[in-house]
Amino acid sequence: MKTGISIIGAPVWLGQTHYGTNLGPYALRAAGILDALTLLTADVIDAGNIAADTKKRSKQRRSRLKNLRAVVTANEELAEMVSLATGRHRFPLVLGGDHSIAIGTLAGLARHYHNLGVIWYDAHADMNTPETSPSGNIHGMPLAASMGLGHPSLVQVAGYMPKVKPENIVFIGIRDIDPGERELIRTQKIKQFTVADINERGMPQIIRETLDYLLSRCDGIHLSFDLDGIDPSAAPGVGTPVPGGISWADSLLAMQELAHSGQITSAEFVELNPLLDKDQRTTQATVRLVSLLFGGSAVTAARQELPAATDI
Ligand code: Z70
Ligand code: MN
Ligand code: MN
Ligand code: MN
Repeated sequence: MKTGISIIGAPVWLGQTHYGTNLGPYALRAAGILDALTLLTADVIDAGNIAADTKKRSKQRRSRLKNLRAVVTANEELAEMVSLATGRHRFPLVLGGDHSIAIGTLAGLARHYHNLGVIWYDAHADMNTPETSPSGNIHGMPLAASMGLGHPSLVQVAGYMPKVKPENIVFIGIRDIDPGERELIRTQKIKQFTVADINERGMPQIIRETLDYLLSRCDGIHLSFDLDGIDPSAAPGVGTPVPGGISWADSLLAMQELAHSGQITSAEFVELNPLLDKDQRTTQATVRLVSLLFGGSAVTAARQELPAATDI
């Protein structure tokens, strides 16, 4: 059992090209994420942010991987913070930052779980290698790197590899997939649920199928939540909006069902870009989703003090 929540900020933007995802942790704290969680579970610690200076672009301009050094340094540090919290039997809640930070989160977690399950809630598969990447942006590579595919310094974050096995991954909502990623998903037989699947069977059923699949083989389940998995109409504050996303209502249902299961052992919320947001909608949506994720252990009387979904 987890004894409490440790919030860890990873203000990283150099895994992609839009300045602003580094402001995610600050926006979420300013929007009251700590208070919202404290209402639900008394033991919430804000462990602060990784200290690595991720503001400076790396010099290796011609590299196939943009800002490789800076991203690796940030992820090495994040891995240590996540590992520390996990070792203390706490629930690491990582606030991004772009999705490149999943490399560090997963590296910290997989030290403690032999079969870490990963729910990848995203418009993208983030399974590119330097060879298949159309952009050179590392936020499109964290899952491949965590499986042991890609640049050695990404694959070897925290000094070991791989962190995640392909059969322990479930995609939810992916819809913008590059050819190399499609090939990997096919050959590795990675489980995926599309928006069409969600519309057909309903989100609660999709989450139950996801958990059934993972629980049969995993000793921990990590939720990697990219805000661009949600339809841009509800979550506009992201660098790479992709139409046809998961609805806001279904995203709420997903968090409720995950909370109800009591099986999620860690989570990260990534790709929030407050500078691209509209009326703080995406920031507030994130606070609401995080709150719902911890609703399972809620002190129910406190719930009505949370912002209503209709405020978003
Ligand atoms: C594309 C790439 C990506 C997030 C965009 C996009 C990847 N597949 N990931 N936004 N979160 O450049 O690799
Ligand atoms: Mn992503
Ligand atoms: Mn994405
Ligand atoms: Mn694309």
